[in-house]
Amino acid sequence: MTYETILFTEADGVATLTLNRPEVMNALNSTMRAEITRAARFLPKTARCLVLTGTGRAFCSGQDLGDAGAALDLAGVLRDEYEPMIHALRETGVPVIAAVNGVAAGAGANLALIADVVIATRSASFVQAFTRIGLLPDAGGTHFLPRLVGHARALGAMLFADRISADQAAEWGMIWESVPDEEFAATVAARAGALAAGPTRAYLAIREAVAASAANDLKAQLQVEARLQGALGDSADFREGVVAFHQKRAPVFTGS
Ligand code: LHQ
Repeated sequence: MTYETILFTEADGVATLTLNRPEVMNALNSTMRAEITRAARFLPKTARCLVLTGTGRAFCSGQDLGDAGAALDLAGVLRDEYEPMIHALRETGVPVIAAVNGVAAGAGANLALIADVVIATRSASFVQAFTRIGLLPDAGGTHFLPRLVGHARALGAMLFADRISADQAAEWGMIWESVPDEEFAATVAARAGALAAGPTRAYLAIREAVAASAANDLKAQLQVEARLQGALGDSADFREGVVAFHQKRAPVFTGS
């Protein structure tokens, strides 16, 4: 598959999708949204983890403002292009790491939050830039951010559009970790490698259960856990995990 605006590679079970418009800080245009959607929907069968990152000094600067003239049908673009992209990333058959290599602004900040795990390099930052141009946060930001950091921090970040450092984001619980720049590539590779060698079905069940927890009371959530755990009880990785435990060795998971 050839792409214009992204790079896509796969090695050792790790698929890497790199936003590749560095001249505009990897701003999202229509082609890039379609390419992300396609790449996320049709991952190679051998992939067991997806890493989403950017080329150059930015992760993603959000909507390409070169395309955002007054004539742009914002609701239409969100419905027809952003929504399928967000669903494609949320519904991958493998866990997703956002490896935030630099500034993540506007829809770019919220694109990172779609991932299961966000790892940022210490010099990266997150900006809910939308109010600077008279808009409200989109691309799922009003769904994810309050759930991650609570209403007070979500509202402050959205109203003031301040730059939030990677360290601050980690301290707030907005992301998993902020790592020193010189350790970023190795940390992402190690985390992606671990997920690619892990029990994929359990990871997907965790994603589903945690997403469901936002809307469930305890009773409903216990039922979700029972249903998902029941299905995992039939998995090869569960059988292997138990055998490996008894044999006092590391399990070899196949993702099935
Ligand atoms: C850009 C962009 C960009 C084009 C930097 N577009 N060129 C959804 C539905 C439909 C429409 C509306 O919006 C949405 C959702 C949204 O995402 S709205 C929010 C859109 N994003 C923003 O408002 C962020 C705009 N960018 C910035 O605030 C800054 O550029 C950041 C904080 C990302 C980086 O700042 P700096 O490190 O100081 O870099 P810079 O501003 O000098 O940018 C470098 C170049 O990238 C520059 O081009 P130039 O030719 O002058 O070198 C910028 O014009 C270009 N660029 N973001 N979104």
